[in-house]
Amino acid sequence: MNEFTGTCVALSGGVGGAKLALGLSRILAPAQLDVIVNTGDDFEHLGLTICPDLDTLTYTLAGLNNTETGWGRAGETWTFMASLRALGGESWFQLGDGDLAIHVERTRRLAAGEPLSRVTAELTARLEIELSVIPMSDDPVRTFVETAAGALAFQHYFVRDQCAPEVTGFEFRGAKTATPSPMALGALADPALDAVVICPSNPFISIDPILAVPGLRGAIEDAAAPVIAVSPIVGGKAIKGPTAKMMVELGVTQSAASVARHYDGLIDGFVLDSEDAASGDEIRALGLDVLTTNTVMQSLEDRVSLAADVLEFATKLRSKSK
Ligand code: FO1
Repeated sequence: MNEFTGTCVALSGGVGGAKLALGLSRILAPAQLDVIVNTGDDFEHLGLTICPDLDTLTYTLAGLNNTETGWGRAGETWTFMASLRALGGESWFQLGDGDLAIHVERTRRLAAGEPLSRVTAELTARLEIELSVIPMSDDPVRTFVETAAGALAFQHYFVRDQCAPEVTGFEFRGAKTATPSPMALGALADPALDAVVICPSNPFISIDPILAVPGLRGAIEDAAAPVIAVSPIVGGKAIKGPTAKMMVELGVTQSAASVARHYDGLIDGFVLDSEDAASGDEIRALGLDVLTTNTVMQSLEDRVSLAADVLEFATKLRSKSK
């Protein structure tokens, strides 16, 4: 692949986004990659401020992530949870002993008045992560899932109720008054920017909250670089999580093409899994360029290979637009 010399901004939620971000981090120098992360999953629990997507990304980049669960730390112990349960504490949200430390330390720093972006920079630096992991905003934004029975806080929907309720829509409470992270705006305005990558995270609950923060969507649209989305749907199914189920409940065909349409107007290119190559023409008809490759990331090599394909795709689109 010809050298990718510019900078790349990736938009990420949890697991799927973290996999591609890891692949990108193995190709690009730390100064070339900024990852803007969804904070709509965040919530206050047991007196702690918990930021799941920031933590999934942080642990993944630090090589500490639990690959079985997709969240929390590998090699975890559960003494705290067992003791909490024995005391009648809330135990529906599992906090491992090692994982607990990041929530306690983040909560302490936030209480001391440090903005979330600074807390994140300090915590990631402690874990020897050199690239910038950037919360979409330092202000609280909370995703609520609308259901026939009313609005559910995200973690109540996702963990306590195990994504069972039928979804009718989403609210990103606080988004309208949230200030976009200055680091995120700076990264998107960088003249050296050569790619914006929307990682294969859930478009509704992981990427849309980022785009709902005033100024971020506009900064992406105004960016001089090509914007590429990687499909989180393969063969009509999501690799992980409730994306496909949500599509059905929202009356959207559960397909990669639906994801391309969801981002219509924002993206220049779309990355399809080889299994969905047949829908390439439908997506091209939207005016998008399409790359078909393996998007299912099981190994580290898969993560790096997809990242290389995406960067090459961006370079191709960049040269086309010049
Ligand atoms: N997801 C679960 O399904 N069950 C859990 O008990 C759980 C605990 C948990 C603790 C810390 C953390 O950072 C994430 C955790 N998650 C858990 C995942 C969390 O619900 C995320 O929001 C999802 O991964 C979606 O991004």
